[in-house]
Order: sequence, then structure tokens, then C-alpha cells
Amino acid sequence: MTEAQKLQVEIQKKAMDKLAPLFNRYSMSVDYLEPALKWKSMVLILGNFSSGKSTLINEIFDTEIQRTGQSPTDDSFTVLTAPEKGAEPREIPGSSLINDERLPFTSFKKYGEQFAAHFSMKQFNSPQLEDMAIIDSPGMLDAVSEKDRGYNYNGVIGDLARLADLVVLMFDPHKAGTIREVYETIRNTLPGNSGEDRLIFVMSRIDECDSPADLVRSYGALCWNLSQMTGRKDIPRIFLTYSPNLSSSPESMAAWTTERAELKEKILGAPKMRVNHILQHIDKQAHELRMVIEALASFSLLGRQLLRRTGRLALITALFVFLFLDVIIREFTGLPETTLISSLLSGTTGWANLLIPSLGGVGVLTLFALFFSRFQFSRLKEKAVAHPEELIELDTEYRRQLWKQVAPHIEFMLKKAGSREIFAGHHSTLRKIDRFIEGDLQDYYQKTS
Ligand SMILES: Nc1nc2c(ncn2[C@@H]2O[C@H](COP(=O)(O)OP(=O)(O)O)[C@@H](O)[C@H]2O)c(=O)[nH]1
Ligand SMILES: [Mg+2]
Repeated sequence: MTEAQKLQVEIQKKAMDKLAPLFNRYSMSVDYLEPALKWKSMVLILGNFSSGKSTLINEIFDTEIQRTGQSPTDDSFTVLTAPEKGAEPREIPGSSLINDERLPFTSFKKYGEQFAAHFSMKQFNSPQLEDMAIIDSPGMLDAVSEKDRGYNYNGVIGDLARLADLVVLMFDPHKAGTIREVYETIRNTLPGNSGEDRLIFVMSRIDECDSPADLVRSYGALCWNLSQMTGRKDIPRIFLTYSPNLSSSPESMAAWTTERAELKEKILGAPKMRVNHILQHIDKQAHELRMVIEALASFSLLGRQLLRRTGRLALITALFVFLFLDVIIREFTGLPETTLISSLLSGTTGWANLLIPSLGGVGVLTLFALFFSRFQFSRLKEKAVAHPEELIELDTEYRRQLWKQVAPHIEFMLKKAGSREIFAGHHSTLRKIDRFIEGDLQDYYQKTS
């Protein structure tokens, strides 16, 4: 094992030890925490069909493993990687991949058989693929034909992007505008500001532009589309590439040869980014969990404040009833002969004198307890479910983003909360997760920097 792999295993263990119990306690699925820590580095290649995805892959690994062609030749997600040491290369169908606990794909079962039938692994011997896998994907379609796929394509690529250390979005010069939805799906799954280093844009097949003017126009159109999608004013780096083997006039393309090389280098460099991405991923999951706990902690605090107010009133009322109930009853019925107060004054208090006061006092406390749990707590809960955002401060953009991810879960947790929830000790859990985020996680960041 390399140093980086050792560190990965250590981080994995630490994160699972410390976070998994908390995830369970707050009914959050470790589905998203666990898979990303498993297995090897992955690069996901996305793009329109015939944008040159498969050609690029074949070229990088110097094989003809993927079929290429002008018409949509391939409608499957294919994980390309090397076999385990000493094993023969095999092809493994999707149905086996999604059931293999050692691989990070078990959560893909939810996409159904249609997806499994369009998912597979192809192994072949290549030193670079020993610590990485590259995923070739079926071309993106427009929204209408997307419905005919039979599985949730955007869901799949969102989940794959979450696992990947690098997502390559490929366009060809003449179809640069149809990927907004795909971009948004990916963006929403990547942690924080990691878009910069995890998502790269490629305009391929530039040798097919008729002239430099044609290329510049296409590039301009792509930039415009990207800025519309990303909402940013700066233009991300776009690799302008072509396949030297396919170009009909290699001489005229001389200026662009380094782009292809840089793109390959970037793809093959993905494993180096792995540990850092794992940390970012854990960081994001931990902050999501923290926000859920924060909301519940603040809800339970409101609950305790309310209970304190009601409790005070209940005690005062119970005391009053304890002292004066028998006096009032005596006023109307003539019984009991001696009230508690008069027995206290004459120093002759016996068990009989305590009977009515105690029953009265306990009765009052019971009524208040019912009032709190049936009425007040339910009202508090309804209010919280209607406006969960009031439970926490959403003062930064980062927190507002996190909020979007966890709001549905917070609502779910609030809805199922019983009145005992207010004593659930969320604050101490909050301190636990803070110790993890500020302590362990920062240590690991330091180790990798
Ligand atoms: N001229 C030229 N043709 C290319 C280039 N890249 C791919 N092609 C061709 O475009 C077609 C589609 O490529 P393919 O890799 O199958 O695209 P995919 O659908 O994105 O996997 C194939 O016929 C390739 O030979 C390139 O850079 N230049
Ligand atoms: Mg292909």
C-alpha cells in the first residue's frame, strides 16, 4: 500500500467510527458517506453522444476497449479498470456490481433493473488503472427522450459524480447547449466550492471546425452557455482538443497538440486528488449532519423553555390546590371536618388531612402534563415544521447551500419527534461532532497539504 492509500484507510475508519453512529441516530443514511470512502479513484466522462468520450478513453489507455462511432453506439455506463492483482480480466454485469459490498455501487440498486442492464465493468490490464477507474457513459439526450431511458439518468450521474474525483464534461463544437440540467445535477452533488478542481470542460473534435473563425464561434457559444449555467462571470478552463489519429489535417492543428496531453495528464492525475476529495466529502457530510443536529437542538431548547414556563405555572397551581382545595370543598359540602391548614395550625395533621390536598395536587400536575404534551408541544412542533429555517441561523452562503440539502430531512425529523425529544441531549452530540470537524478532520487536512 502507498502512503496515500494507508491514509485513506485510516481516514475511512476514523470517519465511520465517529460519524456512522451519529448518522444512524439521526436517521441519516450512511449510503452517501460510506461508498465515497471505498475502492479507488474514479473519473466520470460525460457528454453528448459522439462527442468523442470513448475515443478519448481508448487513446489514453492505448486500447480499443470501447466501441466508437458516429451513431449512438453505446447506451451503457461502463466502468473500466484493471483486475485485482493476479486475477484475469473479466467483464462484470451491472447486476453483480450493485450487489458487491466491496464496490461503491450498492446504493445504485434503487435505480432498478433497467439501470443494472445498462451498467457493467470491463477489466483490462493497465498499470494506470490499478488505482483508478474511468467511467464511460451513454450520451446525454434532450429532456424528452430522457424519459424513455427507463431509469433516472440524472440521479445516476449525480451519484456517480459524487463518487468521482474528476468529472469531465465533453462537448463537440456543434452541440454545446444541451447540458444545463446535467450540469446542475452535478453541481448540487459536489461539496462546497470543489467545482473548480473536480469538474472540467472539454470541447473536443475541434479539428472538424472548418476554419479558425468557426472554432472561435463555437468556443464563444460554449463560453456563453457555460456562463449561463454556472452563473459566474469568469470562464472556467475549457480544454480544446481533438484526436490526432482522426484529424484529417494534422499540420493545421499543431497549435493544439499540448491541450490533449494536458487533458490526459489531468485525467490520469485523479488518484492524487483522492484523499483530499475524501476529506471534502466527509467534511460536507459532517456539516450536513451538524445542521440537522443544530436544528433539533434548537427545537429541543424551545421545548424545554416552554416546558419550564408551563411547569412553573403548574407548580404554583398545584401548591394552591394542595393548600386550599379542601377549604373550598368544605365551603360547599361541609366536609372534611378539619382542613389541612387548620390541622397544621393546631399541630394535629394526620394522613386523612393529606388525602384531598395530595389528590388535588397530583390531579393538577397531570392535567398540566397532558396540556403540555397534547397541546403545547404539538403547537410548537407544527410551528417548527412550518418554518424550520427559523431554528438555525442561515447567515452565510455556505450554510444556505447546506440548508437546501438537509431541509427535507430536518422536516422529517421534526415531524416524527415526540415530546421526549426535548431531553435527547442534542447539545452534547453537537459538541461531539464539532470535536470531529475541528479536531480530527483538520489534522487530516494538515497531513495531506
Ligand atoms: N475528426 C475527429 N473525429 C472524432 C474525434 N473524436 C471522435 N471522433 C469520431 O467521432 C465519432 C464518435 O466518437 P465516440 O468516441 O464514439 O463518441 P462518444 O459517443 O462520445 O463515445 C467516432 O466516429 C469517432 O471516430 C476527433 O477528435 N476528431
Ligand atoms: Mg461512446
